[in-house]
Amino acid sequence: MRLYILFSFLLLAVICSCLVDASQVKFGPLCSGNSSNRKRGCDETKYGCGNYGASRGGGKRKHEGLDIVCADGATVYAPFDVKLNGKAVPYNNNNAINDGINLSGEGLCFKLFYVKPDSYSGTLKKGQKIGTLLPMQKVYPGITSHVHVQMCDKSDPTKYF
Ligand SMILES: *[C@@H]1O[C@H](CO)[C@@H](O)[C@H](O)[C@H]1NC(C)=O
Ligand SMILES: CC(=O)N[C@H]1CO[C@H](CO)[C@@H](O)[C@@H]1O
Repeated sequence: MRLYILFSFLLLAVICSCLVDASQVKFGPLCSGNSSNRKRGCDETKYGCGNYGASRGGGKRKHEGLDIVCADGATVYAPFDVKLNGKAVPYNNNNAINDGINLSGEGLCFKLFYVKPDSYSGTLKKGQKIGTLLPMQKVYPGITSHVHVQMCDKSDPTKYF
């Protein structure tokens, strides 16, 4: 009986450590010129902050993703082996940066906005090119240009960075 209880605890410990590992997925570099996935802080312009949950629309909405600094025209890379699941756009009305892609990999489903992907389907290995950052400065002059990372279930992506 004691042995049985001991084994149950061991089994539980193994299962728990597996669950913890799943949440420890980390994104590899997303953007050329930024190997550390630097997060966008708060702009001195009117565009607000890049963290998840930051205020948008004067407090009417919340930022549903995390912004990673990336220059206009920079190359955006696959952060790990990914499958491309089609187009995902940030806005209802079109502008110069209204493009992006829905991706899955490492058990995660997420979207990258403001990126012009080379392709909307297929698979890529970690570090391969997804596409190019669109001209954010044309739409939001003075903003810290960035890739917007948003989980498909709108949960907080910060723990993966
Ligand atoms: C993204 O793609 C996946 C896989 O095709 C799909 O299940 C999911 O609904 C898509 N998510 C969004 C928010 O578009
Ligand atoms: C292209 C780009 O955004 N580069 C930035 C990457 O991060 C370094 C260090 O944080 C910055 O100095 C670069 O401007």
